[in-house]
Amino acid sequence: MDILATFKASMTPQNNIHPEFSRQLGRESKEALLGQRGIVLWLCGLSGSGKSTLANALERTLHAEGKYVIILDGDNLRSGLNADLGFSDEDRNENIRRTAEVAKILSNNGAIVVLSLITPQEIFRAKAREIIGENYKEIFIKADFETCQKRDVKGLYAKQAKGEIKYFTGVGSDFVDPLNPDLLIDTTFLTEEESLQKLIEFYNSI
Ligand code: ADX
Repeated sequence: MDILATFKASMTPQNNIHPEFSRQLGRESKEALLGQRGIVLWLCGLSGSGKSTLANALERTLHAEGKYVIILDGDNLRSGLNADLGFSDEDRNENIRRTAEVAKILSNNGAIVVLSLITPQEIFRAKAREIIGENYKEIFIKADFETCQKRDVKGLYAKQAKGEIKYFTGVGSDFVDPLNPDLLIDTTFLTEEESLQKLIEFYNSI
């Protein structure tokens, strides 16, 4: 058997795994140290809808108030942890699953985790909710396709139009609006300041 086959054979899920969670310091100790509740604010929406802009602004605002925030951004994760994944449904599913598992660990250690991930379908969002549990708060950053196309901050919509991107969300790959998000912010109509205000009000209400 070659090295890769041996490694795969040893990786049968749950094989000889003994999680340490119960012996580690509990969530309450971390939350007491930080003076905050661990939570996951999962921002989903089309590329260009304003997820990262709002995540960054929220982080700065809460940080200035003495809160400990960690951003998990789709593009950042895809340059490291998830660099082996593309944009097929299967790869998006794995991208979202891994990210949800990381968010769960961080929030269980008291962090306010702000996610910025397209998370294009209900099945992916349900998976994230299932992994994270009651700390999962779904925030739909809504902007219609034409608005995102006009903004085209990263130049990806132009590339897509030239046929250079396969499975682009909203064209070659579906984006289905969340059915029942905890918060909806429509950036087609709201300014960045107004959107941030809504986000902060929501954070303060939970
Ligand atoms: S997700 O669908 O798996 O949740 P994710 O948020 O991680 O997507 O990555 C989206 C980012 O990847 C976009 O912000 C964009 O910069 C980049 N990107 C590159 N190719 C694509 C594509 N085909 N569809 C959408 N985004 C893409």
